[in-house]
Formats: sequence, C-alpha cells, structure tokens
Amino acid sequence: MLKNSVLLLLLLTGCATSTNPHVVSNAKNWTVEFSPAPDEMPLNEVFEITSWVRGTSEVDSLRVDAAMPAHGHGMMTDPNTTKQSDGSFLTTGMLLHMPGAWEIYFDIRYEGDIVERAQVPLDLKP
Ligand SMILES: [Cu+2]
Repeated sequence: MLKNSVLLLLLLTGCATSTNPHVVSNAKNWTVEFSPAPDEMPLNEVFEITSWVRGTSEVDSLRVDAAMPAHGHGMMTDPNTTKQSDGSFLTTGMLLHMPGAWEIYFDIRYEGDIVERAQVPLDLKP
C-alpha cells in the first residue's frame, strides 16, 4: 500500500513538472512521455519523437509506430528508434501520410521478451 502510494506520488510529480503529453501502457507498468518535433505531428511531413519511458524495471528497447486502424494500414516509412545517452529514446522517420484517425504506438520491450504497448489516438486534420 505504502509502496503504491509512493509510486503514484512519483508519477504525479513527474508529470506535473512537464508539459509533454503522457500515456500509461495497457498493463499499467509504464508511463511514456513523448515530445514530437515539430510540436504538432504534421501531415505528410517526416518528423521525430523523443520519448521518456518510466516504470518499475529497465527498458530493453522501444519501438514507435503508427497506424490508421479504420483503414487497416500503417505508415509508409519504417521508423527507427534508438536510446540516447540521456536515457530518452529518439524515433526518426515518422510520416503520417494522410489525414484522419491515427494511433501512435509505443511498444516497450523489457525483461527479455515482454512487450507492453501504450497508444495515443491522433486525429490528423487535412
Ligand atoms: Cu488511411
């Protein structure tokens, strides 16, 4: 109980100090804070995302991807995500090539072969 309260406090405090969007992974083990460059994810223009992944264990790797579930397709690019020296992850080669309902996926790999997803909906205006 105490441990959970402390963890919750840490998560809340962490979020309060930053204006970047946050998303909690589906099994609630991770929080992903992300910052696209440019600030607004653009239509049909290559952009980057810097992500900070926080949780109770060590992240082995992160994969960032995007898709339009209603259209049954993903991106036309194959983005690349690498860990940086400050512990954040840099994803290059993101390209949302059409307007509409996208989802951005953060797949967090840890403890060897466990993959947990966090996703963010994005309505991209024409
Ligand atoms: Cu589409």
